[in-house]
Amino acid sequence: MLRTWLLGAATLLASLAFASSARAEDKVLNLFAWSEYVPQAVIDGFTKETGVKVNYETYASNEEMLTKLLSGAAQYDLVQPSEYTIEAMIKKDLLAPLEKTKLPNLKNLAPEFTKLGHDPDMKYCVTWMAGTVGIVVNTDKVKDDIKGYKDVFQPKFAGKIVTLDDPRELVTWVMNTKGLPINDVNDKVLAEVKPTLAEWMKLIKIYDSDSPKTALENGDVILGVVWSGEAAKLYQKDKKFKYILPAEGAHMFIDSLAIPKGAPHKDNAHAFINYILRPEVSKLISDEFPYTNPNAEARKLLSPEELANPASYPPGSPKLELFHDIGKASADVDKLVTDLKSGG
Ligand code: N2P
Repeated sequence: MLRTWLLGAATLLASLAFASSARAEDKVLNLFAWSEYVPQAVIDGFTKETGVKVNYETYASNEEMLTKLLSGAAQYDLVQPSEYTIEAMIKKDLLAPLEKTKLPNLKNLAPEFTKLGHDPDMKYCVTWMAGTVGIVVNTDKVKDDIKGYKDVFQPKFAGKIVTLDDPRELVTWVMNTKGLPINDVNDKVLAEVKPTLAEWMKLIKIYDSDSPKTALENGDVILGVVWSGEAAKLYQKDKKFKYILPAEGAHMFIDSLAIPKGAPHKDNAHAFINYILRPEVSKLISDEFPYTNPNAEARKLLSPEELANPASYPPGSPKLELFHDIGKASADVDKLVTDLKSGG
């Protein structure tokens, strides 16, 4: 009797072992994330520890990421959208719920990054980094007191400006300048934005969302409207690069890691999220890409210089707005900027 029971138990265990090995994921993680945002050292450290090979494919805008994801051309395990795109993806049921038991390091996040409007219970995403969009001035070359967009987009600076290559950003800057609420985008507003944006776009020399710092650094341009982390790197290299939050209104972005619904390697995705939440790993991200670090334990490891960088950690309490999903108007924003780029 005992023997039969033992044999039965052994068979059961063997079949369970087989089932679980059949379920075990391949040692692969397909990461689709912003360019200039995930250090190679972090990827290598994760691979070394877990044996999971990371395929890091990059994008330069939320819209580009979403289009590619929806095309089904590739199956991603992790994406890195900003808050307004998380909102859209939750609405469209594109994200898999997180398994919190696999993310013990969530405890390291600062409380203000755990209850965010776009995902109040952290059901779908974990903050990677936050930041702002603002103006960089090469103060060796520009002697004017630049305070806002209207000081940057002046005819005398034609051909001396780099900006992000991001339609939602460009349209927002004009809306800020006109005192329009930045999340109420519709045909009427876009018609109002168009003439000013057309004038501004004539002045821009380079559109670059990947590495706008490069044109400023090599002296190709002397003014920029860029991501704060890019500005922070310029400031680290040379204090002549000053970062200014535009007087007309500035906004903050909060970028997160999230797992698309059909992701083939969800366990690996959770393991990666938990890995980057380690203080020492999160510090590596800040060291290379100095945005605003949401990890309270990692912040304790940052140097006084890193924490004093005004682009990474804006002094005072500036009023910053977040983007929200604007639904169908997003396509109209893209079209407006594409038309203006081609001279329309
Ligand atoms: C990193 C881009 C910053 C992300 N290169 C903007 N949401």
